[in-house]
This record gives sequence, structure tokens and C-alpha cells, in this order.
Amino acid sequence: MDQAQHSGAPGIAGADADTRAQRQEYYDSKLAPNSMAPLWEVLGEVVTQQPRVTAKPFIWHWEKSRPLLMEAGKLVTAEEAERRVLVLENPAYVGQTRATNTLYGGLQLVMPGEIAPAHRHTQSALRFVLESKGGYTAVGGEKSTMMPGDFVITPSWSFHDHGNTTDAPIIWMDVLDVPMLTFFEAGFAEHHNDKTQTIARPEGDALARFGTTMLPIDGSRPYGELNSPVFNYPFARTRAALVATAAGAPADPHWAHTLRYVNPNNGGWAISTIASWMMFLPKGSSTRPMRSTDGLICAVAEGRGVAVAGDTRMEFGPRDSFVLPNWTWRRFEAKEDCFIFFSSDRGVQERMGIWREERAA
Ligand code: 1HN
Repeated sequence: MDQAQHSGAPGIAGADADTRAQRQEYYDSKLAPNSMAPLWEVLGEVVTQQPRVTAKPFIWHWEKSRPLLMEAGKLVTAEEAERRVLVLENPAYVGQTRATNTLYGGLQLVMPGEIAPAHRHTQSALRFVLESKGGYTAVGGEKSTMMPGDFVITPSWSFHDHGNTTDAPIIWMDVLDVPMLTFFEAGFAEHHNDKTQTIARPEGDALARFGTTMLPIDGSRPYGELNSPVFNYPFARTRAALVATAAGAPADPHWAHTLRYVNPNNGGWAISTIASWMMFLPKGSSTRPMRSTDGLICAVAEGRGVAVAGDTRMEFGPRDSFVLPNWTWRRFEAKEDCFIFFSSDRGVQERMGIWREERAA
């Protein structure tokens, strides 16, 4: 049975014209001048029985977005732009610089020889590499080569710069918790004194210390406990782990074969605010419908298939990015072996104790 609806207190909608006029007069002439307002007129809107979903499902096809990025590459340099990024702007949020209700998404291009200068901000970022022959991101004094399918993080307030030392463009998807920081009005940012940060450790150092099911005996934690000290999760390892997982156990009806990117400090998400995982959906298989209170920003590492969100069917191929809105039934069909990257605000929702999911039979 449905619970009683909070659609305004009983009698509010049913009041006669005289009463309504009297109340309106009271709101306008007495309450408004005193910066007060009647909750009973809005209660049903602020406390809903179910999430009121505002994001729209949307897919950005690589065939369209790559040429647009390359055009941006001719119009503006990485240095001028600071970050040459095309925002993945949800059609429901035009002008609001966000892909889901709570997350920012974008596609970033770094051309051969270019450097995206070092800076830091309290917004946390992740990169999912779509095209690269081997440029780098530097985080916290270490460089990491970015190859297609790699998952790279820049935790809150860590300096980061990107460089393309190859002869080919590098393109990745950025996801940041920008809308959440905007909501909290808690953003800070600063430029590094130099264009690139000082490199203090050899490449692979963080992965060796923190990413091999071992941890330093002295308990050192470069970013504290909240975020992962591993800042590049190479696709080669992720893919191999997923393939081995699929060989060892049947697919879950809803998650197929899914592994999440973990913070080795505490078993939590790699970035405390932004959850991320990868799903392997073997050719010809599909998942059953499920939904969760976190909206998803996704990118295809490999494969072709269909992502369904509510009534919207989105055919995807390699390097496409798409959004699956919060509390909207979603499912997948694989026409080829698919490796799909996901990110969401689940990290924050779990900390608030509000995250929910529902799985259909
Ligand atoms: C940022 O710092 C990067 O460092 C990318 O690559 C996208 C979007 C909004 C705010 C900061 C980057 C960003 C960003």
C-alpha cells in the first residue's frame, strides 16, 4: 500500500476561494516582508515519495564527438584553455556544466607537444582514457602513462598536470564532483608556481607500493585515508581481472561481471566522493533491469551493445560516453564482448546513508 502522500496538508488544495485569498494575502503582505514562507504550500515538492528525476539519458557517440574535439584543437590551445574540454552537458541541464544531477563530465583533448599546466582544486577528478599512444598525467609528484581504458584519479587538492609527449592526440573522459562542490560553495583552486609539478618518484611507484595487495609497513598514506594512493588503474590489469572473474563464476543477472576500483587503504571507492567500476558483459548476454539512486556516467572501453534507460534505447560502440539517470531502470545487451566503465555519486550517497537500489527479477 502507498503511504499517505505529502502533497500539501489536507485542505490546502480544497480550501474555498475566500480562504485561499486570505492565505495568499497573509503570505504576501505578512510573511514575505519578514523573509518567511509557509512550508505547507511546498512540502509535497520538497519531500517526495520517490526521487524526482531530472536528468535525461543521453549518449555522445565517438564518431561525432571526436571530430568536434579535433576542431576545438585548432581553435584553442591547451595552454589558453587551461583544460581543452568539451563538456558533456546533459540536455536537461543546458548551461549548467553537468552530465548528471550531481556530476560533471567532459571530453578532454591534449595535442602532441602540449601541456595542460599544473593546478589543484578541491573538486575530485577521474579520467577514463579513450584514445592515447602514451601521454601522461602527473599526480602528487609521479607521472603515469595513460593508455586506452586506464582509470586515473586526481584526488581533492592534489596537483595535476597532463602532457602529450607522443605524435598523436590524447583524448579522455573527465568526471568531477564539480556540481557537488558548487552546491556546498566549498571550492578552492590554485595554480602551481611552475607549468609542471616536480617529479619526485619513478613511474609505477604508487602502483607498486599500494596496488599489489600489499601496503607499506609504515602505514604511509599520501592522500590520507579518504582517497586511493593508486592513481592509475591500468586497463590491462582491470581487463585481465574481469576475464578471469568471468572464467571462474557465472555472471550476476544484474551486474554481469563487475569489479569496482578500490581504495586499498580502506576498501572504499578509489575516490571517496565518486564511485567507479567496470563491467564485462560477454557477447550475446544481457542484464536484468535494476535502478539505483545514483545517476551514472559511463564510457565504453570495448564492444558494441545497447544500454536501456527507462524508455530510451542507446546503441553504443567503442569510446562512446553515455548517461543513465538516477532511479531509472537500466539494463544492457551485448552484441560483442563489452567492457564498460561507470562512475557515479554513490560514494557520497553511501556516506549519507541514503543510497538505494532495486533489482527486477
Ligand atoms: C580540471 O581541472 C580538469 O585537470 C578537467 O584535467 C576538467 C572540469 C572542471 C573543473 C576542473 C583537469 C575540469 C577541471
